Amino acid sequence: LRLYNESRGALVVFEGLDRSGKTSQCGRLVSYLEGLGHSVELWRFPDRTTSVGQMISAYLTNNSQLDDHTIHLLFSANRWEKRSLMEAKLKAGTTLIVDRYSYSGVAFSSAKGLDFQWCKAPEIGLIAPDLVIYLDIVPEKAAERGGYGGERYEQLEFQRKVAQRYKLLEDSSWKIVDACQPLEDVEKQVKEIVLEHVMTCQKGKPVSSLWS
Ligand code: 2DT
Repeated sequence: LRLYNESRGALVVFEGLDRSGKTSQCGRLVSYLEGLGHSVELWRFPDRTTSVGQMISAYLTNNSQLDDHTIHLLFSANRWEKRSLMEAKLKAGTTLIVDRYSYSGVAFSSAKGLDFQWCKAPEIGLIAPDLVIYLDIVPEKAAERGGYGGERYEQLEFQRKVAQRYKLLEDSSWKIVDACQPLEDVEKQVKEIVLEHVMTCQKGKPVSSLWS
């Protein structure tokens, strides 16, 4: 006999431009939830630890060249290879805080000129986030924050295009947080929003799929 009504974890995704503060906010949030006694894990995509992830990493650091469609599908495959583990964790009651997900996949690839619907297609059937926190920052502000690193997509003009694509992806699971505010203010808002969603999932909100 299986029990279906046990509380599950929440899938919380952070999205936003490079240098919008996703990684810092994810880290702080995980510590906060742990402190409250929640079972929680920090994930990120791309997950560079898998063999697919290593191909992606080589591409991002300009150590390999790949056709735009090919790298898009690798990013997607990198999520698919973690899908069953993700589902198991959520069902076991662990909340996952995820730094980037399918929205990055579509925003970045379509910003290069790939067809928007084509970019969404391989993501269909992945687990839908219960909450997407979009850290909203204008590309110029993000660029000022200590500048971009040396990775492939870290250029102002390209980030502007990515921001436009992100806007097309907003849905009812999104909460937009002004990421130009001081870190502590962003953190406070993020905590409040996330706690509320964690509770909703514990009350039995069903897991759903992208993009249906
Ligand atoms: P990080 O700097 O966060 O490691 O991201 N990207 C990411 C894509 O183009 N497609 C995807 O599906 C994902 C998850 C965004 C590395 C870069 O990879 C981009 C920035």
